[in-house]
Amino acid sequence: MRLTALRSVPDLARGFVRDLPVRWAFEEAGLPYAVELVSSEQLDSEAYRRDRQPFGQVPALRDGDLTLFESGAIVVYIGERSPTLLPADPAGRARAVTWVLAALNSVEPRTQALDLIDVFYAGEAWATLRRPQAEHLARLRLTKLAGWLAGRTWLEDRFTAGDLVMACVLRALHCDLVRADPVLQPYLERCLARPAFARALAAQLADLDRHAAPG
Ligand SMILES: N[C@@H](CCC(=O)N[C@@H](CS)C(=O)NCC(=O)O)C(=O)O
Repeated sequence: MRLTALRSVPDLARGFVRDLPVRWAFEEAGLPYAVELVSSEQLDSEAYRRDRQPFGQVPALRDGDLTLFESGAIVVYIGERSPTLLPADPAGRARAVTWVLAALNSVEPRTQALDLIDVFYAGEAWATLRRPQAEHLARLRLTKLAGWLAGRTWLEDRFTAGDLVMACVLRALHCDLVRADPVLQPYLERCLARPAFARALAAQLADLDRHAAPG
């Protein structure tokens, strides 16, 4: 299987590009994968949108004749080949997929809204006005997630693809809402302590370093 990843990104995106959850899933599954590095010009092309990713983004996955996009969908696809990521029993599998969707649909929209304000629009008048409400909404969602995780090691009774995607969402938040939380921060540390995460992160950074402009 071959995934697309970006050839170069701004410094703040290093280690956070969306091919990371896919690489992590491959590492957890113990499956080999190839990477096709693409430039921002390629991403922007009609051909890439037609053949790989309709929105002109990474990652996209090729497996034979099949092309997939959306990091969550790709993680689930890889998970179908790995009991480490998706339990064999149908109920356990459905719960794990539910957490993948919860991470991307229920948690990330709120953390991402806050990140947009803090990272991309910091200091702009509208962002300053919007921030308290955005923080409130993110905090509400994260507090409920922490409530679910209290007393648990993982989102379900064992690590799954749901934890992998949730960890990627939590890790991306710039402000300290996760770092300051006595449940979420240790949970995130547990997820990121997995050797497969370290290998995935190193692989993304190595690919970016290989193509970094000298200087
Ligand atoms: N929902 C998509 C989001 C993918 C995404 O945001 N990719 C970014 C890199 S992290 C990208 O390709 N950005 C380039 C662009 O949007 O033009 C997924 O999870 O796969």
